[in-house]
Amino acid sequence: MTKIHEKPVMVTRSSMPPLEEYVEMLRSIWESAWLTNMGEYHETFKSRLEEYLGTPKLELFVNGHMGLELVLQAFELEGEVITTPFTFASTTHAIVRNGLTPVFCDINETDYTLDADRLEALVTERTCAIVPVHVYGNLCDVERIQAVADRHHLRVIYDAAHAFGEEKDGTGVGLYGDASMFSFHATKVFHSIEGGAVAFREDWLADRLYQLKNFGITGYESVEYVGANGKMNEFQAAMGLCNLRHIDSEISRRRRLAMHYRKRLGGIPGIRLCPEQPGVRYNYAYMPVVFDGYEADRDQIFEKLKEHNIFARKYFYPCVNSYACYRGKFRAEDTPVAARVAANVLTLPLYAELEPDVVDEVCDVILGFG
Ligand code: T4K
Repeated sequence: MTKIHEKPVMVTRSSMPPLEEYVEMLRSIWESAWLTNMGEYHETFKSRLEEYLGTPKLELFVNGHMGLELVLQAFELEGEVITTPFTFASTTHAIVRNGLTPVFCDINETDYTLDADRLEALVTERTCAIVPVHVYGNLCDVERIQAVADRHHLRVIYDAAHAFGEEKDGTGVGLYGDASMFSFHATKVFHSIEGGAVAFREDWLADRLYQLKNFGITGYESVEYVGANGKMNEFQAAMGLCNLRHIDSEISRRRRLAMHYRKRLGGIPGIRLCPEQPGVRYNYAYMPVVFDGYEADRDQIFEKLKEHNIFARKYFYPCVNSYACYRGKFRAEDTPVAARVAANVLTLPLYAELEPDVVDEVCDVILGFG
């Protein structure tokens, strides 16, 4: 018999640095009265992140979405962008808000990233870029995506919102493609309250991204681009700097809990977990589980967990190509794997502070159907 929690267990809980560490950092903000517009913490945070992520070129943003929108703008793209419908709203919205047309590629059955086998068939003379997503921190097939991009002279901009600090064979994920966006939202493995960064390959992007996040201003008396306000402020940068000190322990605590889930749920008929990709150093951002031929369906399990005051989430349901705001523009039937995974996936609670006992309770509820 599993217990009902007094306090709700949510899908995640922001990691908080020791309060004194943050308060200590606030002192110099008070003394300098410099709150935003690329202050001292902003600059320190930027260089610490370049080091940690192994990406020598990086720009900070007020949130990940703004980073993605502005890096797409920086490339001055026109036409179609191939992307995945199995993601958060941000990915597609960033494309559409740049006046570009998303073309949805289906995902693969194992890690739910863009299916590289189907990619090339979607390239037309109007295609200008590919925006794949390292969804849940599962890495896309970066080599095959790059090969298609090279053959057709396309830009590759990764939505790496979930892939903070991950590496493949010792290489930081931010080094793949032309650029990668990381999210530092409060719900992420690593956060700066809100925040994000774009890592990029070509030097000229450093100035352009800096200008675009500051209204397109290029000098005291010149504005050359229609930019936005995408600047990260000093309070965010200070939180990021505090959290960066604790990131390795955050990830290892998450890893232990993810392994616990895997031990309990792995090998159960009808329950699918993503296999770990060889050579990848994960950050254990999410714990997605797909119910495929299990005794109960996803929605029944979602409701049952709710009765126990446990709130898993249906990330990412529905697929973007069935959103009301895109009605009539796309056909969800064109991406059947994404539609099926979205209908059957549940992301279970996972965060550093989570008690292993709660992991057991979540598993007991799920396995109670079996
Ligand atoms: N691309 C992808 C693939 C993304 O997943 C995202 C963001 C982006 C791009 C855009 O990056 P950002 O612009 O956000 O940097 C959340 C987040 O708001 C969003 O950042 C994230 N993806 C998405 C997957 O999830 P909600 O609406 O589901 O969050 P919410 O408010 O329901 O919070 C979930 C749980 O987190 C709560 O039940 C409790 C916990 N929580 C939440 C907040 C806000 C905390 O513990 N502390 C908090 O401050 O969107």
